[in-house]
Amino acid sequence: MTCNSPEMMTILNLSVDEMPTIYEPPTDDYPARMQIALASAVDVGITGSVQAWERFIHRNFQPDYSSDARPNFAIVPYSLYYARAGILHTSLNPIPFMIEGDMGYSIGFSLQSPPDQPVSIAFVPDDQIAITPASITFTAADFNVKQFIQISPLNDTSPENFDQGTIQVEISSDDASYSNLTFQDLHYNLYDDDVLQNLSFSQTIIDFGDFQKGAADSHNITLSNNSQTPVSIQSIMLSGTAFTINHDCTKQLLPDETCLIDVSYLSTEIGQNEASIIALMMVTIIILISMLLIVLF
Ligand SMILES: [Ca+2]
Ligand SMILES: [Ca+2]
Repeated sequence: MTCNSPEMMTILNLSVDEMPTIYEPPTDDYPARMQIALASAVDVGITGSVQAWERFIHRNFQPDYSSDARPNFAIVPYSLYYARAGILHTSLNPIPFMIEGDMGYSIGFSLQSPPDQPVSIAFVPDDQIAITPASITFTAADFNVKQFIQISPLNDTSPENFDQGTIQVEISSDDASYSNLTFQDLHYNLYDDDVLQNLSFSQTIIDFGDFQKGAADSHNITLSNNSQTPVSIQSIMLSGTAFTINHDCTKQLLPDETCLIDVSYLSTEIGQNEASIIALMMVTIIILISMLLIVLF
């Protein structure tokens, strides 16, 4: 049995194209609810929503929207009926920074209103990145559904400087409104993965000095990223057990960014204690600081 066929609708005691009521007639409650759902689906850009709306609104048997009849409201998609030509997009400027060799960044685009003719948006990269696809095209049938482009840094093996690049965006269409639109350049920030990664502590030795048994003390040191590229710190480790550390360093440090390590000590035994703090990068191990403390009495 075909959906909405005379055979099916006869069984349901409805006319072809008639939408059923959920509660007692004469309410047209089903179309009233369905209309809101479909209008919302179009405006948020669900795939196939324009087709669903068109089928709904062009049924030959429509609810009576007049006077005191039910439903006494009609909600339609703003984008289909009222919106002007425009480009909608996910977060653009600034594009989060990228690192050569990484995945890159994606941006979604859609149109604000249905065009009369197809609308193409082309992206022109510079020589540091690739963009796929290089262009996207929208029609009246899918203007509202986001299409994504992926911006990927090209990966070479030579050390390069930090790069701030530009992507040009070109709109072309035979639609009068969309052909007049322009779109801002996209800007990106790119770090290289071939430059040396280099961290350093603010000091190489902490000498806690002479101590009395039972006394406590603490020192703050900073860990800095001195390289021209972000460095991911896997962990901060302590080699001795007499000291404790607290820190917020297990993260990606941008160039010139620092994080803080708090080193504390509680003396319980007479004698000398030594320890080292080790910063572990993703691939390299660096050991940079040692600590000394003497408990006298
Ligand atoms: Ca590389
Ligand atoms: Ca490179």
